[in-house]
This record gives sequence, structure tokens and C-alpha cells, in this order.
Amino acid sequence: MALNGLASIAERCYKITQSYLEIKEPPTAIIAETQDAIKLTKKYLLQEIFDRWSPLGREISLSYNGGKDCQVLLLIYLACLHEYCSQNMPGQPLPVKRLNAVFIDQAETFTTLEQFVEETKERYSLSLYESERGTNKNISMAQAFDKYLTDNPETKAIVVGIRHTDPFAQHLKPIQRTDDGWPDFLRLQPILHWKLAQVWSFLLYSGEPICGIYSVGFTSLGDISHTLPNSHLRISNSPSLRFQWEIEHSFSGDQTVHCSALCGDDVHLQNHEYLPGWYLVDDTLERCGRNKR
Ligand code: FMN
Repeated sequence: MALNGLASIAERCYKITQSYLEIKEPPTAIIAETQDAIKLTKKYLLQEIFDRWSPLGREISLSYNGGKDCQVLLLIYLACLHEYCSQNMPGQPLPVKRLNAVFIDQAETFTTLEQFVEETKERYSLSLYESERGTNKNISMAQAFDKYLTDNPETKAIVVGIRHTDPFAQHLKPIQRTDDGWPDFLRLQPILHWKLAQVWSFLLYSGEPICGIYSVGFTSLGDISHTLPNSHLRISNSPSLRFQWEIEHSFSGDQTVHCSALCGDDVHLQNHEYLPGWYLVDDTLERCGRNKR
């Protein structure tokens, strides 16, 4: 039986995840810690989230903006979708073709990031709702989600790739309602416990394409006019690569980091001063490229 696009990428993500979990005698502490982080995220998804909201219906949506954190979460979500289907409907074709996803960003983003989102929404079979960006800054993120929920009233819960080390995220829980002032829905946050190094370790091992903006010294992708390369990645600071093993043994087998091409005005970001984003592993320095407004 030929697999539909979603079934086939879900199976690939399952193989990537399994293969990472099966790295024997992990060569670095980061890999061992990332294996534990993946196991906990899988537990949240398979035992707590998919039990309450079927991943095959329209109740769950994924917040996806092409950044590294939500990509890691998407890979593990797809792996769990494959596992869920193998357990609950073995041998049957997947009844959905695309996953509901939403990209709300009031900021003006990098053309390269927008292009990457376009490419990856096909790669990962997402049915992606995109808010109007750049031009409509008078609408808050909460209001934009309100509109999304009006247009998609079946949505009960949205999966978010936020981590405890993100601003104001220290006390968040894996499953919780939105705050006052936000439309009422459940936030599903299964990678809260992930550290920056763990995100890079798994993403680089996966061999999946990643957004090209990371290749030129960025570590956190915000509003284009307030995001700069991270000064801690200046070559003169000699940051070292912690993920040699992951790149050499990557699932894709070609020992390469696949970054999307810089496009539009972003071509000018190419430089010889900064190392790529994955040379930074200190969570406290991750947002050093974000300027205060
Ligand atoms: N921020 C809040 O203060 N309260 C919320 O209830 C809340 N719910 C959110 C639900 C979703 C689905 C998303 C994507 C974000 C929500 N946020 C909420 C905002 C995030 O906590 C965060 O500030 C925002 O995604 C910006 O992250 P960034 O700085 O990494 O781009």
C-alpha cells in the first residue's frame, strides 16, 4: 500500500527518533540528556495529549513558525502520530492527509524564514493557517489567535514549542489553559524541559533541512528589525562545535547540515564573522541577538 505524504513523513520522523533513542553508550552527555528529553516529550504526547484529543481529528492544531524549537517538536509529534496509528489502527491507511497548523506572527519576518515555512509545510504535510504579517501590527497575538479560533472553531488545543528558558516561561506547565486576555483554549507545551543544546543535538542528528538564517550566526528568530547575529558567535570569541558526532552520524547519512538557502534581502546576511547558531549551547545567551524595542 502506497503511503500518503503525511504517513510517509510521520514514519520517517519515527525512524529518526527511534534511531536517536537507540544511540548506545551515548558519546556525549548532551546526547544522553536529549534521549531523556525526547522520552518525556513522547510520554506527554502519547499518554496525556493524544488520549484527550485525537491527533486524527481537528481538535489539535500546531503552532509552527519555522524556528528550531517548533521544528523539533513537529518531528517528535509526527513520530508519535506514527506510533499512535501503528498501535490503534495497524495496517490501516492514515485517515488524514495534512495536520492543522497555525503561523501567527505580528512581526515582519525574514524572507528566508517565510520561504522555509513554505517549503516545510509541504515537507511535513501541514495545512497551515497564516496570519497577515508585517502590515497589521495593531492586532495583538492574542487577537490574531482569536480570529484563528473564529475561523477554526473545532480547535480545542494548540501545541506550542515553548521552553522554560524562554522569557516568562519558567512556570508554564505541559498542559494549561491560556491566560486572561487570551481566547480560551488549551496550550499543549511538551518541550518545556528542553535545553538549547538538546534542541540542536536532535535537529542536527535528524539531518532535516533547517532554516538558513541559523547558518549565518542567528540563534533566535524574531522581528527582522530587532534581530541580529548573536555576538557570542563571533569567530573571534572561538566558540566550539559540540555536535560533531551528530553531524557525522546524522540520520540522512551525508554528514551535512542542510540549511535552506538565504533569499531576498537576507542574502546580504552571509558573512565571515559569525559561526552558525548551533555553536551556541548556553540557554542564557540564546536571545542575545534580539534587541530591545
Ligand atoms: N502568552 C501569554 O502571555 N499568555 C498565553 O495564554 C499565551 N498563549 C499562547 C498560545 C499560543 C498557541 C502561542 C503560540 C503563544 C501564546 N502566548 C501566550 C505567547 C507565548 O508565550 C510567547 O510569548 C510568544 O509565542 C512569543 O514567543 P517568541 O518571543 O519566542 O517569538
